[in-house]
Amino acid sequence: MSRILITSALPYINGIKHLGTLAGSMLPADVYARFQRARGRETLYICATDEHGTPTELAAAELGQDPASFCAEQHRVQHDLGRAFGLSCDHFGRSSSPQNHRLTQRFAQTLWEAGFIEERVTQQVYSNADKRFLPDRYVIGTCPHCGYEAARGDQCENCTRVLDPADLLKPRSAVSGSEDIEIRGSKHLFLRQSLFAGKLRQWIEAKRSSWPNLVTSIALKWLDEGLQDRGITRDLEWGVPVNAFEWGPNPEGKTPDIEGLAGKVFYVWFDAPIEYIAATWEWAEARAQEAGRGPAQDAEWERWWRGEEASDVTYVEFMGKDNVPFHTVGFPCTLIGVNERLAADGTWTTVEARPWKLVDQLKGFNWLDYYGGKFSTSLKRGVFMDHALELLPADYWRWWITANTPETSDATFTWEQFQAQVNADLADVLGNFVNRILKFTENRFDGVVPEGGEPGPLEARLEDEVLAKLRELTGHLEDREFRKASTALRQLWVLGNQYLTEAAPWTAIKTDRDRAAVAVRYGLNLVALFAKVSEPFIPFAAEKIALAVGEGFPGRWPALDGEGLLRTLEPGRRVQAPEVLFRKVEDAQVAEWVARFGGAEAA
Ligand code: B3M
Ligand code: ZN
Repeated sequence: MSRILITSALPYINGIKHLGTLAGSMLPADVYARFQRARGRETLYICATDEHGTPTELAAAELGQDPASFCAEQHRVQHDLGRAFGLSCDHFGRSSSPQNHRLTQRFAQTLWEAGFIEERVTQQVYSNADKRFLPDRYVIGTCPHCGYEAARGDQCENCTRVLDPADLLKPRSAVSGSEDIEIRGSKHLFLRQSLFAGKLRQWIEAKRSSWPNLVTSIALKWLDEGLQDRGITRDLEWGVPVNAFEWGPNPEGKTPDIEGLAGKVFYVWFDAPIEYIAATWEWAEARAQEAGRGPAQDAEWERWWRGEEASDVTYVEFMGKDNVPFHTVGFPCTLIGVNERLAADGTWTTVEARPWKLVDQLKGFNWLDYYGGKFSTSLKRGVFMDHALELLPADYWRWWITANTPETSDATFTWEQFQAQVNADLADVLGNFVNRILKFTENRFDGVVPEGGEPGPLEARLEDEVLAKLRELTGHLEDREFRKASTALRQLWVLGNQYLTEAAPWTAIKTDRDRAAVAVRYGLNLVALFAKVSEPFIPFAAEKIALAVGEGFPGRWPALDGEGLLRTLEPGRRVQAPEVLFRKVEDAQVAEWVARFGGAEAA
């Protein structure tokens, strides 16, 4: 059986994530990981905070903190919130880890020595007062198009036009406000992506039938527009330092300009995907430490990522559509490049005996909006992970988001729809079913799984229908079709309610105790089944449901051959109704939340 390696796009460190981020990477990755574990597959789900780049330096400066302490603190916050949401990643790493520093530097060196990186001089804004180069958004000035006085060097927020810092009138430093700035040449490294166009196109074309259309169309659009070489270094302080002084000559015999590259760091989008691998190393390291040994052997994490040892690994990535180009072009260039060498005469040779693995399945998502407008971190618009958990338990959010995953198009969150759906699905259907059957068992069968009676046609039909739905649900989860999977799961719950209504043990018990016993036994077995198959979606409630019928948690995914499907609970086992599983969301609460977070009028 193949192993499954899962990564979800790494959340930026600068601030708590909103539900849109959760919907477009971490939550579906978690549902998938839980499902695969329940199926008995060896699964590794890796996530981390993405900590480098200009936004981090800006956010830290705004709080008067240095980037390192800012990141350490924010990592903790995001880690804890992830746990509280039930995100079950095996390791939640940090792109600023020593492992990522080492791996990023090593990959860059390999790429340079293989001929895939070249040096160029680029013109950039230098601030004499700050004694540093300023990335585009650190330069502010007057927009030449609309006259807005605080336009940023990359874009005018007022008229939304894309700008170059050189376009700004009265340019000044966003760091110090100083107007003493000038344009200077600066050495930078470029990854020669244009060389990879052919290989990438072949690779993507081969994925067309198995990857979502959303993903391959974005990737092919980039290739059609012509692949540009990409600057992979920046004049920043916080990041992975460029270690050119360690590098040998490239295939043309050229050594890097050590002085020109001194003090630079790698571009955040160069080191962030490498962190998927480095975080796996962090995970191995953490396990080694826990076991009282260490440092971890390379083989412990490399078995997920390279060479023969990784040939049974299926690597699955989850991300929002804006991240797709970096994962279908940028990161694959890095990984292909470290496996190859480009001779001075232009020929490619595979030099890596244990090549690094490329993604096998890439699941991209559209946007989850808030009342048809964007969730916005900077404008604090929408619901964020911390606030969400203040209002309701994680399962409410997990269920609604998964059931509304923006797969084929953008989806939109509104409080009204949220209320209607969680009340209907969770409280009226699932919660009500579990509660009804368990209360009845307590009242009429002393809280034990009853024996006696023979299953009849009603049970035979139930078994057929449940098995068909279970297969459907399983197929959708294997295919990472989360909306369809949620629909199938809801229909499974509905089958439970329908069965109880038809079998009506509360009526049967008056005349035929055996008949009632059969119905109760099947009902309780449905409860046990629901706990297992609901776990990937609503793990907290699923655990309570499992415990209510004396099952272990998390359970094994049911077999698809139908063998003993609704006969897992032995007669005589004690069961107990759980506390209320899902309280209904009241109109008054919705009114309060609309007032607090904004509703339709905010769009
Ligand atoms: N930090 C997240 C984003 O664009 C970005 C993903 C990195 S994945 C290597 O929302
Ligand atoms: Zn403007």
